[in-house]
Amino acid sequence: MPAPTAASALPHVVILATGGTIAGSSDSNTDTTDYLPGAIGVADLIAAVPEITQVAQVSGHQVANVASSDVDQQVLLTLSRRITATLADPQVHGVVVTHGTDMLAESAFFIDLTVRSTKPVVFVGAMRPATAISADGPMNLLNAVTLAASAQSAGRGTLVALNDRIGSAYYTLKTHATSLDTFGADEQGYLGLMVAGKPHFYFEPALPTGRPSFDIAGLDRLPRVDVLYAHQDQGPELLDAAVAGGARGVVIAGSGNGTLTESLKQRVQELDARGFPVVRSSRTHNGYVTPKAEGIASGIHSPSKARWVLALALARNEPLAQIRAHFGA
Ligand code: DAS
Repeated sequence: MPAPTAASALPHVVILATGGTIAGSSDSNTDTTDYLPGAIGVADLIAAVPEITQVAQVSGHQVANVASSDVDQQVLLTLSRRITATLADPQVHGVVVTHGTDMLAESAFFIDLTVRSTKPVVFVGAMRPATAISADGPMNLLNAVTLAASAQSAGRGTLVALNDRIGSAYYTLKTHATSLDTFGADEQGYLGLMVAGKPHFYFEPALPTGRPSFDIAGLDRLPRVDVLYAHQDQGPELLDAAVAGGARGVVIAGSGNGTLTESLKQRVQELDARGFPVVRSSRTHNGYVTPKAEGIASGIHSPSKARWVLALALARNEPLAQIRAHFGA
């Protein structure tokens, strides 16, 4: 057995906590659906996994303590700036963000688009609350801190670490409502696997193709971008309501290859003529939405990720041609 590393020689990892199931609590240890998310503070999360002190020197900070459906743009702007400032400290090796799983994919994506550092940023959550039998949070947290402390994790963009899998935040989605095995990217797969407490990466460091980067300096709010879900019989009413309600852009989770009903297609073309951006994404959450006459094709981006790309581009007052380019068109 190797001699234990002196604590002061271990990499420094900062844990930024935002709530979610990993910090969830219930009176019943079999309750995995009706617990209170965001009930446990970051100090208790860390204290529950003393093994962390063998892989890193950690400090924890509470950024929020909410269900991830309430991690809004204000929390994300704060979190992004906090991560940037934290990673600028030469003493800090990496950051772990604890987060609810429901909206983890889009939050991690937002951070991937807005933080410019090659140091590791690892998002982690849990599907079972801290009070449940076989809670997954403690092992997930230990894995995430190990990843953030590892030199191998640098230069890969923001990472997502749950259920022993290491994924790219750019591509990863939540794919199952209740199972532990919920985060993945069908097309792109995983970047690696945690094996006996150590990361095994399948590839050398690389960034996602065409990943845009947005400067959020000076931004205190992002333009409203609404998301609509395609269905049969769909008319333009909800799109009209979004525009009238103040949205600066709309993403439509279209069917298949971002297909819209005829009446919706016509309205999107009218909005195109006015320079109002409508992004056609896909409710299939897979594949690549290709350009057509109407709207902006989302390319590889799921509806909720396309929403952040559009909102960040609009916040920077980018012209439509530049916005299209972010989606690969
Ligand atoms: N309570 C949900 C959330 O905060 C679910 C979870 O974390 O798994 O996203």
